[in-house]
Amino acid sequence: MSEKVYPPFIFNEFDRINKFGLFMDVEKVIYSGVTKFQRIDIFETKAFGKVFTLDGVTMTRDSDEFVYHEMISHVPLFLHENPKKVLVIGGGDGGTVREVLKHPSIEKVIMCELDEEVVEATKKYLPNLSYELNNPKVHLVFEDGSKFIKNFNNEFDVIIIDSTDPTEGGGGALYTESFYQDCFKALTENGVFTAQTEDPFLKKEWMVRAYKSISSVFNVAKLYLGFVPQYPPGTWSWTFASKNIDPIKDFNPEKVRNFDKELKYYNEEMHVASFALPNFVKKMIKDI
Ligand code: AAT
Repeated sequence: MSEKVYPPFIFNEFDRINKFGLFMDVEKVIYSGVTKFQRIDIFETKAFGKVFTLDGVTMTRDSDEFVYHEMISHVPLFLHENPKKVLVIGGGDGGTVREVLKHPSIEKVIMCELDEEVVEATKKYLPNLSYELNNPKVHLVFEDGSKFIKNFNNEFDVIIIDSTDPTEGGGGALYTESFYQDCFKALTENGVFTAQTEDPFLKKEWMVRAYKSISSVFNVAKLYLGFVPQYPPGTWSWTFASKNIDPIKDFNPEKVRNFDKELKYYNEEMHVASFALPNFVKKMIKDI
């Protein structure tokens, strides 16, 4: 008797705005659940290892999560003389906190995540990303980051916004000028800030809008890019901002060369190169 062949179980990530999608053959569903805020799915794939999605949109995946998490963390952290106190908004999978804690000067990281159930699921099923969330230096707060930030004045050396897209879940509140003003206020004088700011191909309006709002609030605001295959179209942007630190003039490559933790993407050359923008991106943000 021949063995029964089952049809593949396909996960389909459909971009409703641009009207295209990508699909993956799910080898095994690890976790699925619906929270007060969103739908969580974690599943195993052949091509990318474990994939974590919210409302059907990839948040992160084993194969290439390191690019996004290293670039959102080490670019600002290496630009601060002696970072001690860090605020991460979003970032429920723990990948950003894991990178932040590679810096030995860090004394305290507050991670403010909207959805406690995301953290429960990632702690259980994505240990490679979330293992530092149990570190005693880490304080978890479950609240909307746009409200939580209002409690602080001149408090954090580093603020990192690792949030969902503005069109998804609670992400929208984190792309407003008033939110960036609150971040400015919560930052110390030599503090540094980075936010994920979408991509210049498929989400260009959002990228420009976020960059524009950040640069209207901070004295220094510079967009930087990286190769992030996990998010279509494969190129991603972040915006670095500060009150007085310049990401190139104030960068000390020696500090990166002497770093003794393993990094897979970020190095002193990538730091500088990521701030070099292609002409079409320069043009997009020129009139600001
Ligand atoms: N580390 C890469 C993964 C993320 S997840 C972003 C997280 O932000 C989610 O867990 C979501 O619950 C949380 N979040 C959304 N809105 C808020 C808010 N207002 N306050 C606090 N946390 C929030 C980033 C994915 C980027 C996707 C790019 N396409």
